[in-house]
Amino acid sequence: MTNIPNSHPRAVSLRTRNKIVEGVEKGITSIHGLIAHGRGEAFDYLIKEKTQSFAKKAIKATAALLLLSGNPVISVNGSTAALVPDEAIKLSKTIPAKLEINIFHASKQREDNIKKFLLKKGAKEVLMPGSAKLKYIDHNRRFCNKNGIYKADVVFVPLEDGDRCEALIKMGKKVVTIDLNPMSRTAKKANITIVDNIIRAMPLLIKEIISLKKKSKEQLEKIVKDYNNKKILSEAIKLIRKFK
Ligand code: PTJ
Repeated sequence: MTNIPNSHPRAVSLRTRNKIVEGVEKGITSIHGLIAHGRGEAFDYLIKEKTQSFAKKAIKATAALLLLSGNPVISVNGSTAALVPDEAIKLSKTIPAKLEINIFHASKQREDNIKKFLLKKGAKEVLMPGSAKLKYIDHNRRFCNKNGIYKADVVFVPLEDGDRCEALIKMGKKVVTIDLNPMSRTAKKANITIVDNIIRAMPLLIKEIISLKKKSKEQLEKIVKDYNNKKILSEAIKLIRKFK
């Protein structure tokens, strides 16, 4: 693995790339994850590689929604597992929410590898996709766990590929995503879209959940009610268009 000195001006970005490459080498991340990451990097550059105010507002609404949820599930794919394994586990314990593996590029071996990796890192339980099927989609992501995503009311699906977000919403669930591309289908379909790099957004989301735990149910409901995803996405696109 390339050694990145702290003095390198793009050290964070290069180390994040290393994590994805390591994920592929360990058999947890799909080779397609490298391409997805490159697309993410391009959008990160356009939002100045910072958590912008639109992302902070979405993080707050996400924290409130997850705390209000009776049955929240965090969906983990090969890229999320490589980039933020510790944070995904911490998030599941903080809410609390179940962790479920759900990947687009079908591979039983990779599902098993992600599960083992998360358990080794301290996850208490990791649900696997089972025989329950989501309606409205035909690819591998339709398989889910009957005690997890299938019966969840809120599903957190970072770095999603599109179709499933729409299917989950059609099934009456609330969907939250993290996606650096505010123009993606997922970003537009989700109830809440955090337009930020997952490596910056996850620690902030955990902090926000801890802070909002002190609020009443009514206060949390107000945060969710006042949130407008369309407005948030247009704020992100406005910033990108002004890029100099
Ligand atoms: O492990 P699998 O088989 O489920 O595959 C996972 C990937 C991510 C490869 C798969 O879901 C995929 O191909 O996704 P897409 O359609 O490329 O979408 C991924 C989205 O995540 C894109 O809109 C990217 O801009 C965005 N993205 C990439 N890296 C990051 C990101 N968003 C936030 N933080 C990132 N670091």
